Amino acid sequence: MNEKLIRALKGKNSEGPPIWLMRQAGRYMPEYRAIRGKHSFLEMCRNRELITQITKLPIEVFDFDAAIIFSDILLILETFGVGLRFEEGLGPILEKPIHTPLDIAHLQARDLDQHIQPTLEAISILRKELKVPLIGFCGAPFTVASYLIEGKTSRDLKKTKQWMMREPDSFHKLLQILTSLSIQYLKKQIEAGAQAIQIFDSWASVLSTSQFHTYSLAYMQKIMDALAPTTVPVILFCRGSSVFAEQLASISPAGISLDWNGDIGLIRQKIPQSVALQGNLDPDILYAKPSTIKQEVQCMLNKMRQDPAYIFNLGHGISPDTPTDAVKLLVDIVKNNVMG
Ligand code: 1CP
Repeated sequence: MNEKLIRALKGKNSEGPPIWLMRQAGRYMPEYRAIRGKHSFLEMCRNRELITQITKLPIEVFDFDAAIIFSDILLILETFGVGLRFEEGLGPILEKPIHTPLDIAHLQARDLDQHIQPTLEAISILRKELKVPLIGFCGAPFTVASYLIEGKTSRDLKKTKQWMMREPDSFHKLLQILTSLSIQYLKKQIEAGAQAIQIFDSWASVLSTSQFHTYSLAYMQKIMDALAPTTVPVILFCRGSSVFAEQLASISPAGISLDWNGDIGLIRQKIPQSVALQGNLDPDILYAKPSTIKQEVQCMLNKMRQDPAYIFNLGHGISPDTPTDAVKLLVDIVKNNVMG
């Protein structure tokens, strides 16, 4: 068993950093595209065999040190009957986003167990088959709320922030509903066999420091508190995490996943050693020529390879048009040049 990820999350890894990539099971892999050619994304997320197969793909091809269950942070919105679909080139679309605080009264999660059953079954199967730790996940309530309100990808989250500023009480109610649902979902993922959890707050970067505290961090803390009895380590990712790193560390997660804006070495000086640091490499570096990739990755390793609580990852998800040769090179440098 390869337990490097779990050891790093406990601050006890002395073997060189574990590596996995956010969105590692995705469109940059020809094997993924071949399966996607035959099924819609939602069909894939609802099929136990396909979830299992796709989760294992990047481990088999690239030898990553952790797997993340193939799913999406928006799937739990299906329990509200909002008509979720994913469109080529457009991303997620909700047929019935919520428009007014009154809509919150009608938001009732129905049939969670039925919706998540294929995911949970795949987790149990993968736990028996994988030789690396399996990461479960959910979206942070703030980010999931933003899709529920915007109904699609938005650059500025205008409607979400207008609601947040005009009607903070009902916005808190919405965040609480999503928090309770996420807790139920994550507990079930852990029961099924997830060995670590990552919470994705991709849109936290639109928030000020105090807004982040009130509308994002407070709810991630509730999730962490609810999961504490399970002792499963929780990693917090946000876009904006270089700025919010100390706030994130204040709620003592097992790890923080950093965007690429700050310098991980300098951030480490402010974050206690009991909190693992993950990420920080600009995903666009994988478009560079091999010598540049080597230089950038070595630079990161020079800062962090002695750190027993460091996990190699990108600052955000891998882009769909990333060359697979660049990913192979990346893994090779991280795994084989540890003492370089
Ligand atoms: O068309 C396709 O083939 C679907 C592409 C795709 C994939 C492969 C989507 C649609 N989601 C996923 C998988 C996914 N999404 C995983 C699986 C595990 C992994 O390999 O990491 C995870 C963890 C996510 C998380 C996710 N989905 C986030 C948070 C992380 C991040 O990248 O910021 C967000 C914001 C989403 C929403 C979503 N789902 C899919 C797309 C294209 C998007 C983002 C669109 C946007 O920018 O708003």
